[in-house]
Amino acid sequence: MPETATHVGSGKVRELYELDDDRLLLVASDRISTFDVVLPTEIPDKGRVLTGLSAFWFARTRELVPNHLLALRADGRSTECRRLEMLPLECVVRGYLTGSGWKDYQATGAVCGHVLAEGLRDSDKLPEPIFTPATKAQEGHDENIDRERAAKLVGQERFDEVERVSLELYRHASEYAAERGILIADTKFELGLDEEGRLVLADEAFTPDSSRFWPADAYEPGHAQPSFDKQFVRDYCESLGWDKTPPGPELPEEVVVGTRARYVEAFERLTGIEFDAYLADPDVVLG
Ligand code: Q0Z
Repeated sequence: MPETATHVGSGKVRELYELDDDRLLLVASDRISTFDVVLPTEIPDKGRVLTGLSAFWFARTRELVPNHLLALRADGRSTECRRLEMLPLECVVRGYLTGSGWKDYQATGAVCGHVLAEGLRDSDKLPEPIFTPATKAQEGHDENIDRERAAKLVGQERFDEVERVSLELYRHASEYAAERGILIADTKFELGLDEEGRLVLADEAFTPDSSRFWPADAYEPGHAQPSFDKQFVRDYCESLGWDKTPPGPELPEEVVVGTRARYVEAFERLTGIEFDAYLADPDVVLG
């Protein structure tokens, strides 16, 4: 009997389907967002790059924490995953001070209760990575919260485990990526619990959509860093003087081609696998 899949959720650029009581199907589209707006032009294979990268990291971090990945589909953009009870927490780790962390630091000298040294600049590397949880917003932006509030949401013991696992994952991946010329400035995980109450890594892991990827060779603290993947798109949008409210602009061919090349470059640098080999058989990333 052919499988049916019920649509159960939409992200900005991904769709979620229910396969059965225990399994979900996560499908990554080729849509791209910038300044929080999904653009009308797609980047061919972007969803495959992100799916392949996530699967690569799931395979290489399974000794640190189990994950939801059950199977990659032949289309390279669909992941069958274990259905979990998700924690009501965005698990963010920052190795560099930027984005909302930089904003909070400028306003208060602290990020999520981590009091930092004075005089830090935009994009400075932190002396140690910090765990900076946020609430899951249904709409708009997640709100950074301090560790006390986060511990109340999931319980102190679970909070301690989530923080430890998140920091271990970030240390592992950021060190590996830096050796390959990509700085992972920060990253966001979604963690869930299986039927036995074990912590499981879900959603996506260390993709350019869930993390800030910076080219290591251009790193220069003191100002915002170029994005490894989306910089052509941002530069083009800025050149138009677009006010960053929907609808976003169509992208010209050269921006599409250049951006696709950056995604493929990130995939190949990080995995050491040719992207064409992934297209021929997605399971190559599972090692
Ligand atoms: C992930 C999301 C997307 C919309 C729920 N393994 C899991 N078990 C239970 N729930 C989830 C997962 Cl991954 C889950 N999201 C985020 C993804 C579209 C929302 F593709 N929501």
